[in-house]
Amino acid sequence: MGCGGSKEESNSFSVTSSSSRGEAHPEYDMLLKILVIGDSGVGKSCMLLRFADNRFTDSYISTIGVDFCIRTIELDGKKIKLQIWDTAGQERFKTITTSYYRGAHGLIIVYDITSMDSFNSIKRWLIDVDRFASPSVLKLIVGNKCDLNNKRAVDFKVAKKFSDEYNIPILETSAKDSTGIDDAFTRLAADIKKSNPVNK
Ligand SMILES: Nc1nc2c(ncn2[C@@H]2O[C@H](COP(=O)(O)OP(=O)(O)O)[C@@H](O)[C@H]2O)c(=O)[nH]1
Ligand SMILES: [Mg+2]
Repeated sequence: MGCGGSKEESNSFSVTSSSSRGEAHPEYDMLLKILVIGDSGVGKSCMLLRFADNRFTDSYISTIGVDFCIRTIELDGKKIKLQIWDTAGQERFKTITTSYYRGAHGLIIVYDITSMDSFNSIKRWLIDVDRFASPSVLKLIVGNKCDLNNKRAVDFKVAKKFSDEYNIPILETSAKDSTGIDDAFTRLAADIKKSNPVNK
């Protein structure tokens, strides 16, 4: 668990299995790279912090500039190490390109349920995904800040209809009160595991 690391460490890899490297006591059975994208302010960094460290902060954490967080989960008796990448604030300057997307197995596209603009941006993010990510990348749409239901601007039914049109699963989360956070990462990891023929 935990966040940190440098971009040099791991820029491209396919699904790595430690048993295939012949280790006697492998630290994990599968290593997955997951990216979290979406407009600035939707709560991406807070989602990572909640998932990897079970913490929440009221401030923007883009300034910390964390590259990725790590958490190992267990699925069907297999240890799945998730390396979850944050944009480190680069989404503000629209400077996210190929190198960030390289080697990703899964993508979480986040909007803020209190911001229609952030929801409308998903279309743009999906265009980037088509341009830069591997065609086999698995996707999940997440409506974060569902604790702010009294300020809701995006009806879940509308969001669900959109996600159905794109054939991408969707769920709502709150990094603040933890709702759906584990579900989101676990679900994406399970989808990736299922789609990988070696791990069926
Ligand atoms: N109420 C509420 N606020 C949140 C939630 N997630 C993030 N925030 C707040 O939204 C702001 C932006 O969060 P941050 O993670 O920095 O967004 P990022 O720019 O997408 O990485 C911060 O003030 C967070 O405290 C949430 O689930 N509920
Ligand atoms: Mg951030």
